Amino acid sequence: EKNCRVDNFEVMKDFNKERYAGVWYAVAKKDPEGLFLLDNIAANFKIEDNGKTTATAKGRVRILDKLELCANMVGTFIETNDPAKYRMKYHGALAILERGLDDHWVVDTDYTTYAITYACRRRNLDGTCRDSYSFVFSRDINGLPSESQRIVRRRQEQLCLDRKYRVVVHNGYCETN
Ligand code: FEN
Repeated sequence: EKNCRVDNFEVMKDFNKERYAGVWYAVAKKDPEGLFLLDNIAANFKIEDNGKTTATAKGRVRILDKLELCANMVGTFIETNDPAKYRMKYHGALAILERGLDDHWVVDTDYTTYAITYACRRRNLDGTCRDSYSFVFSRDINGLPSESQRIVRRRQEQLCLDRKYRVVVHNGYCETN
């Protein structure tokens, strides 16, 4: 009797955006349909002086089937009634990159080690998600300790996304490109 309705997914309680700020490395991801960041994904969340959250994200993309580059994406976060549920407007530094408006839900974090985020782009009529993406973030580029991995696994199951994630490689591509 597992419930995969998006409205029933639990997110981080008493989410603290100040503690969440700073650099996070994606260590695993579940991709949405279509174009997305491939690997070498890092995000930097900032709280501006007006209290609004912004973030930049880097990640490798392959454009025109051949050309590889490091995409610089910019996101601005719109708060909702739930502090852990944002709407995120994003665009790329280059015009060829996609832009859009996605959910950005912080499902769980301990602020110092791991975070798991979730976005559902399209829902089925029964309230389950038709097209989602999710990131497992780590403060440490080398990955998560096993205690955090256990917690993240459980969250992935609760999002009905267990076994749908792939490891995000970090080989320095976006440090030099
Ligand atoms: C997030 C962390 C907080 C900041 C932001 C995040 C989301 C980034 C997204 C990036 C999408 C990139 C795409 C790239 C693209 C949550 C990590 C902002 C959602 C879609 C191509 C590939 C090939 C092509 C054109 C464009 O546009 N890639 O020919």
